[in-house]
Amino acid sequence: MTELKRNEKLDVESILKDLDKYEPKRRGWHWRTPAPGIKMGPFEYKDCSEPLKNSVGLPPAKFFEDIDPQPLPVITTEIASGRFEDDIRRMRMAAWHGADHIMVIRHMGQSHIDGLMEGTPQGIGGVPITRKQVRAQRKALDIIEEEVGRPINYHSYVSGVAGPDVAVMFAEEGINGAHQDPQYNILYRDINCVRSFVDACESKKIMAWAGMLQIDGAHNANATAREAWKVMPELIVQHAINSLFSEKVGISPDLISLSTVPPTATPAPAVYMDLPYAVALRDICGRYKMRAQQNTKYICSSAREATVTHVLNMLISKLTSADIQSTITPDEGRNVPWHIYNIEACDNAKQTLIGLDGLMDMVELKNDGPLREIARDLKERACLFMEEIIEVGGYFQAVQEGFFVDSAKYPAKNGDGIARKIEGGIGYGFIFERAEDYMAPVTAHFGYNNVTQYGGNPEDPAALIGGCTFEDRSKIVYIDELDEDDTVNVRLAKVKKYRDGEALKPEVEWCGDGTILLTMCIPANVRVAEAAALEIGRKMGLENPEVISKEILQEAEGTRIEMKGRVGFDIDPSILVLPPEPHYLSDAVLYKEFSDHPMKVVCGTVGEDEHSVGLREIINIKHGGIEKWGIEVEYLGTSVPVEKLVDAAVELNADAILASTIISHDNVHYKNMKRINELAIEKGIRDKVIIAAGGTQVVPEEARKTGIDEGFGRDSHGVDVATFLAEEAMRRRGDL
Ligand code: B12
Repeated sequence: MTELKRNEKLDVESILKDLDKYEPKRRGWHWRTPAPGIKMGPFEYKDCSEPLKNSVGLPPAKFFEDIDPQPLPVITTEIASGRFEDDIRRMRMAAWHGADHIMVIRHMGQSHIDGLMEGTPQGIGGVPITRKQVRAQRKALDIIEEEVGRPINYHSYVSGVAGPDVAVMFAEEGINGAHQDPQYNILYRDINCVRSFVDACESKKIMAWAGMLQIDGAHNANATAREAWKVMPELIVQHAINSLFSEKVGISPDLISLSTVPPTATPAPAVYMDLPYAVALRDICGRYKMRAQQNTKYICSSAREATVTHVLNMLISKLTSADIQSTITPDEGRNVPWHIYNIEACDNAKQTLIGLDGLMDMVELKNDGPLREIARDLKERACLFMEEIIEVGGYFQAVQEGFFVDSAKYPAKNGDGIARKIEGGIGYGFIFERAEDYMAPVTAHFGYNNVTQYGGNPEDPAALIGGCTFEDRSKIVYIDELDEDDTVNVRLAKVKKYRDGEALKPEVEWCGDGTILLTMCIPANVRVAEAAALEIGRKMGLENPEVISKEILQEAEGTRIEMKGRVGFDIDPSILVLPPEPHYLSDAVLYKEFSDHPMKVVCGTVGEDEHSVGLREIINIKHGGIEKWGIEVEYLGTSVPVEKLVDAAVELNADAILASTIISHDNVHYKNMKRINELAIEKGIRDKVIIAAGGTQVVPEEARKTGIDEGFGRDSHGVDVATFLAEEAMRRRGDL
């Protein structure tokens, strides 16, 4: 498979073919190309990047020449459903919506596995990161990036007791970015601290060689601490430790990225608290990159609430800086991320950052007042924290004494931090000092390496063996599936009919999972509403209906419910009846038709409806309306009684009546259409006159049921109406 066709599905099987021969086409991280002052459609943008070759714009783009401006920060989306083959399709959708940093969350237990995993088993809490899985996804992204026209960064985790092994595999396979932070292993995975730092030296050295971008793990303290805003000084300390340590090992500062999260969320006065923190962090760690992530600590099951938190967080990114904008899915608080919410999150980021384009040309952060005072206070606390670490005997000792993730605001302490023993944890006892004759003929190896004893060059130890796997890919051992039952091929075979297009089923995570989401308002209290919703789900025939979000509208009056469930049936696409594609007559045909058979039309917005914009769009020559092709239009205005419209048609001997009816309360729009038809019959002109009506809520089929000839809904254009009028006239004359 070399090229994707936009209207064809990505063929996962062809991606899997010849994976043993796959070679990554490049190494290293890719930033977006800035395009200051770029003009797109009617606008000029200040801080955008080069646009994509192929993409899906935001919904209102249709009003603005379908432009899809791309913000400057790299946009991350985190994908990992447990089945990498399904994630590949989600990656393509995300790339079309502007994601260029695909972060694959690795599966739950992998940190504790002391070596590389092989094959492609299904994962829990993420995908098992194996060479085959990584190759398949990188290979798919090679093709997807060609399709969208922008390099896509592929990212996963270099952590756990197999960190260096994973780093080597990532370097071999062209992975572009990774999380690497020894503090994460220690605090959240109970990996021995000495082991974790020694491993980190090796991992970071390899990542530096491969040009990978590194993201740290400090944000986890934020997510763990009960009162997340209190750990702000510690967060700065954690960022500083990993960043400087990485730089000392050899990673260039422009590839060291902080993982920063605004620590709190509304109803706290979030920006007042989070903005000084963001400023303090940039004051101390300004020479590194910022990867801004969303606060998820307080996220609930409302996608709306999650989105607003994300938008507020992005305001902070904009007011300070973000090189990478992460997008946590708005369904994070209620289920594993679904396809649609990954895409929604990318769109949220794109919309917000484009909406805030050029903001800093107009506003600036004050140099005095609470912003700088709070920031200074945080920095002082962080420095004192550092000093105390040194006083107690260093980082390992401080960890042992429970300095980290303590829920009090430093220097206060609650004594509830995560304490890890220096002599304890996973991997303890497996650090050995290198012997005098220690030698490893490999590239990017950290520390003492006695290659000179064999006449080798310390700058190029691998030369001793004619290059290691970094220089000579033929030395890489590619291992295919090991477990016969849990393989990608077995999983793909089970859903063959859906992949081949023989059957259709809705999907949120995995091909053919059948999951759908229903939103409803139940006029009852929350407990009754939940039970009622489940009963509704069962009556609708849903399997495993489950309420995933409940929001009280008013205790007694109503509850908003969102419920998921699975449909147990397939849809056969071959029996679906698709309405005919809209077609247009050419300009030449339309000009000829209305010149040979002049047409006079009376029109207006009927009833008490004052909406005029839509109808003007349809008739006005300046907007591509029907006047363009020589149709004579008599426009009666707005709030035109239907009787008046029909009388005017009689008086003017009109060939057609066009009614606009926007308001749809109580189906008044269809009632109006029905009445126009009846009046035309009563007045004896129905056979002569063509009747059409349009409006935002008009469904053509429903409109025709009222007796008129055609209805036009949202997004109709003059050419649709002119084509209809011409063809209807031809039909009536017997010319069609
Ligand atoms: Co108003 N308004 N509005 N409104 N308004 C909306 C239409 C809407 C949908 C907002 C909402 O609540 N969701 C509701 C209607 C709800 C409903 O019944 N479905 C609404 C309401 C309720 C009102 C008010 C009743 C509010 C109030 O005061 N209580 C009043 C109405 C007063 C009255 O009519 N007596 C009201 C007032 C207004 C003002 C502010 C005055 C303006 C109207 C100004 C004007 O037209 N001179 C107004 C607007 C602009 C809108 C708004 C924001 C945009 C409508 C618009 O111009 N769209 C909509 C919300 C929205 O849709 N975004 C609400 C752009 C045009 C190009 O699209 O109208 O859909 P369109 O037309 C297209 C198609 O429908 C079709 O082709 C057009 C081009 O593609 N079409 C066709 C339309 N007519 C025809 C006719 C023919 C013959 C054909 C072939 C095709």
